[in-house]
Amino acid sequence: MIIVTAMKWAPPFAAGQVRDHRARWILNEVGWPYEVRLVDAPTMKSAEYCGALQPFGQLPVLQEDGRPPVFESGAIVLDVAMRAGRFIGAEGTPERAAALQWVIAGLNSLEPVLFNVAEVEYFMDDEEVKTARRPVVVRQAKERLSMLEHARAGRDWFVGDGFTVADLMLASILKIADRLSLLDELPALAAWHRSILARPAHVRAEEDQKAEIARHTPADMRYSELAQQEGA
Ligand SMILES: N[C@@H](CCC(=O)N[C@@H](CS)C(=O)NCC(=O)O)C(=O)O
Repeated sequence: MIIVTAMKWAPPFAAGQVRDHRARWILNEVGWPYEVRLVDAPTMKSAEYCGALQPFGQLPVLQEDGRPPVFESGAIVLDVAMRAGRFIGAEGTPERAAALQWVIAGLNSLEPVLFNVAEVEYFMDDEEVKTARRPVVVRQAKERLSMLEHARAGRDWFVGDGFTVADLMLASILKIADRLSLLDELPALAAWHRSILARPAHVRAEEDQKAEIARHTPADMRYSELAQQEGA
């Protein structure tokens, strides 16, 4: 049995975006059944969790009978696609190299730039600092997105002539951009994004995550216990 780790609850801006949706999405694409293990904040930061599952106390983690657990959403997506032999090109081919390239580019060159905007909008309190930083990070994010759109060059798929993990990862990462209205000036990229997210495997992944979050409350995450432990 495959188990994907997910949060019991997440704030509204993150519902549907928590990175376990990537693991659920690729598993749905390849048709492998899985169960979800919901965790709270103290569990994620426990020595047991960090030692056995995710050294940074984060999620997702993919656990499977007879195999060591895999963490990092990108690694999980690649691992599942490679083992299933689907959506990632054949080993040793230019398609495989291109698929790997776009997954890494998404995680390494796109997500951090978009996260800078998310940090301003969702995590900073000081209005003066936010006002100074916002135009800088928004400009950088829009530039990077525009370059991505240029590289897509009107194609339906980033690699070859069908859906791959490149489309999955880039569309997943672009959810942050969409939520932050950074795609408004890039209607063709926004349309591509919508078309990838409309895949049933993604729709189910997102709906399942949102439903679990809706069934829980912030109290279920036990943040205060974690704060006490950290303060102790
Ligand atoms: N690079 C990691 C990032 C993992 C990550 O930041 N996960 C978030 C949820 S989307 C998390 O666990 N946050 C809780 C925390 O960092 O304490 C990945 O892609 O798996």
